[in-house]
Amino acid sequence: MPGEAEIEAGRRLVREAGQIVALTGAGISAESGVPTFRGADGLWKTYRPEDLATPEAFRRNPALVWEWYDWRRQRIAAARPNPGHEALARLEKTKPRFTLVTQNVDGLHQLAGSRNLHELHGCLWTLRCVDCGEEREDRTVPLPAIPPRCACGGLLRPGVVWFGEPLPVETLQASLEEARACDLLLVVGTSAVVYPAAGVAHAAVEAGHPVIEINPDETPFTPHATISLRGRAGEILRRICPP
Ligand code: BV8
Ligand code: ZN
Repeated sequence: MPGEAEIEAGRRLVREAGQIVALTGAGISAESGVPTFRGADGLWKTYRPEDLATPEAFRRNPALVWEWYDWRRQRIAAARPNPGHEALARLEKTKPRFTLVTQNVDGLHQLAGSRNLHELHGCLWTLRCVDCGEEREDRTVPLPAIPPRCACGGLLRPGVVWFGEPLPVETLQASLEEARACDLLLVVGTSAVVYPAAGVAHAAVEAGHPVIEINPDETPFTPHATISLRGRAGEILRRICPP
């Protein structure tokens, strides 16, 4: 756990910043009971990314991929935002400009009240038709055993970005622009290994802005952070953000 001096340094950067961007990953939802991807209880432990989070996997075995997403949807439906999500939602209300850029697909930031939000990797509550591209929100839990179909007959897939798929261009562009224009960037709960998402944090560094990393572990981004606070998002955000 970081000492009071480190926490005070982080608190001062948050207090003095007018425009803040927060880049979050699966770690911010860990305290809500949602498994991360690469941690000890990681999702990838049970499955391997190339087996499931790719368009090839879905083409090869839609039922297996849906089974994995349905399992995650059930876990996330039972989850509630934690103090980390709530601290960022409060920050949005108190700062002249606050932008949340998340890699997460669980929708917990919206549930906590965050509004100015970019979902770089989509949302698992959205279903998209592989044929006509029509999207709809669907919160059915559990999903029917056979993969759901669109009115046009096409298979519906999770409305997320899989490995090898491009991120939504406008969303990524807007996120990079915000990172280049902010006074402070917070990087919370990400292993910083997935690109181009991790590039949002590097964009702030290259623009010369201070960056605070919040993570119990070191990451490849740690050497680039102005301050790296070793700890859990809920605990640390509560201490460096205004109550
Ligand atoms: C693309 C959505 C091109 C689906 C996901 C080599 C070098 C660079 C890039 C690549 C490369 N080889 C391949 C690539 C590209 C690839 C990539 O980056 N691969 C990585 C693995 C090397 N990227 C892509 O494929 C991207 N697309 O490049 O397209 C293109 C362009 C044009 C045309 C065609 C193609 C698409 C990437 C998106 C993939 N989709 N998810 C789903 O969720 O099911 S990625 C997946 O990883 C999640 O979205 C997740 O958000 C993301 C990152 O993981 P994290 O969020 O960081 O989670 P992780 O478990 O890793 O870490 C959790 C962290 O939290 C840990 O550090 C832990 O210590 C910490 N933590 C734990 N508890 C807490 C905590 N922190 C705080 N508090 C706690 N309590
Ligand atoms: Zn369709």
